[in-house]
Amino acid sequence: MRVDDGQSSICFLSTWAPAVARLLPNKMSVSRIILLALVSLLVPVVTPQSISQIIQEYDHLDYMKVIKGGKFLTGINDPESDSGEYPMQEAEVKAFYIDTHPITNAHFWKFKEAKPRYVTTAERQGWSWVLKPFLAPAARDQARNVPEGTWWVPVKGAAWNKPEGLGSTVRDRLDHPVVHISMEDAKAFCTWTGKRLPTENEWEFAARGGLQGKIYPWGDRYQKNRTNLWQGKFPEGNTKVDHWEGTSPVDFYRAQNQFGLYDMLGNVWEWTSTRYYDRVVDRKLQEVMYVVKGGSFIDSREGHCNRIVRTAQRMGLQPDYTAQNVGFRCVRSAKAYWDLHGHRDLRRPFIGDNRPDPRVKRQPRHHKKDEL
Ligand SMILES: [Ca+2]
Repeated sequence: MRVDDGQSSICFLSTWAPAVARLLPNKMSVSRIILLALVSLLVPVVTPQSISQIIQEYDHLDYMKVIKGGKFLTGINDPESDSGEYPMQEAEVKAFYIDTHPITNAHFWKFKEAKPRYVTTAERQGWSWVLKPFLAPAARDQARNVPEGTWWVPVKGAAWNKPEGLGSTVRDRLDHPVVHISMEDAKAFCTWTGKRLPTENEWEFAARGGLQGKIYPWGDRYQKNRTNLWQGKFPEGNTKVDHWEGTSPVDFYRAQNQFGLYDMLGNVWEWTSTRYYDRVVDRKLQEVMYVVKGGSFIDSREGHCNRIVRTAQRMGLQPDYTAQNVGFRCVRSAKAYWDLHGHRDLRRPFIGDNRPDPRVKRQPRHHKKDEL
């Protein structure tokens, strides 16, 4: 979709102004006046949409599914895993609502409009991590001193609205997941919407879609048309079998599981509120890190580059970490939601229903200040 917040008007005037000026001599003839009037009738009225109007068109990506809680097995039976997936453990979660998609650039734009004084971590520190092959032209000079074999570059000006550094924009990808988001930013956004970050168990329970012990949200067999990962040689030589090299629209692939949740695996890592501990280091000596889940567009199915992507996969990140492949989605405790909007019958979970639940969608999107 074309995004235009006034530039087309400027182009239009610069194109027509000289021609109009030539038609305005000191003594304008009647025929010329008539000609001018006819031309003015033929000229279309340019009323460019503002970005505020355009982002409303992505509201359909902002809805939630209710997840009936219960007991389940977390992790995977792979002793070679060093990320804490192994061994499998029994866990239990209570009922909750979860965003069906990762938070999009459009939705985060709304947040920034509503909270103009909020400055994201990347904006405050003035830089964020960007992969070298993706750098915006204006940012490529910053990669000159990066050691050979290092692919992450600390890029000045990179932030949620400039994902590849100065000169880049999200206006052409408003339905992609927002990135360069720290845990603090994610929590601020969730709080603004009356939600919170999921725990790791909530995220994994939702991702499993009611299946027990499966590798992927849809089962054990990998499906390339369900998720945005990296195919081919890393970092250059992406064969884009899944059509995308960087981030993709959050609804580009069909829902990944029977709960109707999109993009749980692939596209971007997602923040959770669960502390991450390395298995072999004394917990008291470890820096504070939180679990992110789901893998991203630079991770792969087999782990030939970066992390193996599967439902149980996890990684620890410092809460102020921001990068081109980290985003989030929010949840809301079911009880808190019912207290606000009335009881939802959990005997009817949304299994097999990929459409928005109209009962949820009808709920007001903007809450009163005293509810937040
Ligand atoms: Ca891809």
